[in-house]
Amino acid sequence: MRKLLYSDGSPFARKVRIILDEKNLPCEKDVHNGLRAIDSIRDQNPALQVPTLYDRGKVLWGSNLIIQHLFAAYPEMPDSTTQPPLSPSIARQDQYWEDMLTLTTIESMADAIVTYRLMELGGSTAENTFMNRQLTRVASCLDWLEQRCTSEGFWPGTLSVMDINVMCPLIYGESRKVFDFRIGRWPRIVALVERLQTRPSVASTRINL
Ligand SMILES: N[C@@H](CCC(=O)N[C@@H](CS)C(=O)NCC(=O)O)C(=O)O
Repeated sequence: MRKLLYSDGSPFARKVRIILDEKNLPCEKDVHNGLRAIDSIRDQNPALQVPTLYDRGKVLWGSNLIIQHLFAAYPEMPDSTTQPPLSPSIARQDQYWEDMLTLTTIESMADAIVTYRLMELGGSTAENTFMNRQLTRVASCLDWLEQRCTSEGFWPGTLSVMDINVMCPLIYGESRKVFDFRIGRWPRIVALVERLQTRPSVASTRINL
């Protein structure tokens, strides 16, 4: 049986949980809220982070690599009436590099939000120059992403991995009061995040507050 190590609050793990749900793949849960002790996570992931997935004899970390594995190992389209359907792959074949660049940009934004939050929990304050740089990075990435987002998200006609990638860290950052993305500067991104909220896989993986 596949197994996912995660914390309820993790926006990175949430992306994987959404894909597992969309693909109807049951999964054993190993949940630990808060940072895992280094000795307990080192053997499962040298980066000392969650999520980590055990599946089909593989141990994988890096949320987008895990998602790539899930698309490759389980290519069947889910039998679901939810619209729009999940995209058939992590990126469009004919726009592979553009989509991977979009994912890379979203990943930098997500790392900045989570780094800011963890530094804050560690006692750093907003006056810290490196922390301020994280917030500037988030806004800079959103400016770039807003130009690439359509009224149907990043891959029109589907729920794409890019859509899920952008939603999870923004909701996390908002709930932790790290970053307010609803200031009017990124209307297409806000519309995308809002549209996703009623989707069953999104509603059933809400992060803890
Ligand atoms: N690039 C990783 C980032 C994962 C990550 O930052 N996970 C956080 C939880 S949201 C974590 O485990 N942090 C613990 C740490 O950095 O020591 C991914 O995409 O999975």
